[in-house]
Order: sequence, then C-alpha cells, then structure tokens
Amino acid sequence: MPLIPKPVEEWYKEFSKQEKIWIAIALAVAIILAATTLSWPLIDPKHEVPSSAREFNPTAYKEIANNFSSIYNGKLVPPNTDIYIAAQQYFWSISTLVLKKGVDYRFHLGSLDVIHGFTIVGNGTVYSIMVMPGMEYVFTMNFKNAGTYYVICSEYCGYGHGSMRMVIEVVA
Ligand SMILES: [Cu+2]
Repeated sequence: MPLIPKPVEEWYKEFSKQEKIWIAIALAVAIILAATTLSWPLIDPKHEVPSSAREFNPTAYKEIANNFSSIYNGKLVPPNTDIYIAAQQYFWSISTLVLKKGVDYRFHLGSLDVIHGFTIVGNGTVYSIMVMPGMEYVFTMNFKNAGTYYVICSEYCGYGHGSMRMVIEVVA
C-alpha cells in the first residue's frame, strides 16, 4: 500500500498558547545573545585576543625566545620590553616570568611544533589562546593584581602535555 501524505487540513492545528509562549521566549533569547555577541567588542575592546597573528620562521623565533629566556627567566621584565615565549613539546621557553603589576606588556607567542594552548589561571584571571604552529601571536596584557599565576597548556599535545607549566609572578 503506497504511503499518501494526508492533506494539510487533516493534521494542521493552530499553535497552542503554550507553544506561542515558547516561541516568544526562544526568539527573545536569540535576540539577546545576538545583541550581546555583536556589541561585545564595544563593551570591552581590550578583550579581543589575539590582537594580531602573523606567519613566522620557527628557527629564528626559537632563537629570539631562548635569548629572551636566558636574560629574563626569574628576573623582572622592565616595562616596555616585549616578551617572547615559544611553546614546544613539552615546555615553554621560559619557566618563570616576573612582571610588574599594572603595566602593559606586549606578549609574543609561537609554537615550534604542534598546537598548544596558552592558558593563564590564578587570582581570578583566566586567559586563553590557542597557539597554532607556524604563527606568531601578539597581544597586550596588564596584570591588575600582584600574585602568582600559572600557565598551563590547554590543548592536548602529546604524552608530556600535563607537564607544560610556567609561572608568572606579578610584583607590586
Ligand atoms: Cu599540551
């Protein structure tokens, strides 16, 4: 027996009051979400991260990052100094970054092998950037509170992923 669709008049029912209420709620939520998403850059323009990304030469970048680490690991980075960090299986090029509170620092971040995630946690601050290989990310950060922050890798990058740790000490 062939299946013949029933005529519309046989199955169509007006929307009930409850259905109309749900449609109105869903529409309102969609409008609120769209409005807040689109207006976010106006409300908080500094949180657009990263501020720029460009292709880079991993060999040259590795040298710059290692050079930065050999000078500043565990020592206060003076204001107006660019920070260079390279991610690699399974470490960050610098293990302890010491920064001054309330100062704008320009960070450069690049991966020398696979995708890593640069995530800062601590003191209520959560900041996260995915680091794709072959790209250098540049962004500005300003730590408002002194204290110890931790950087973890937030993209699974292999067996040593969990050991990718780095400390940021923010001093007054
Ligand atoms: Cu990882």
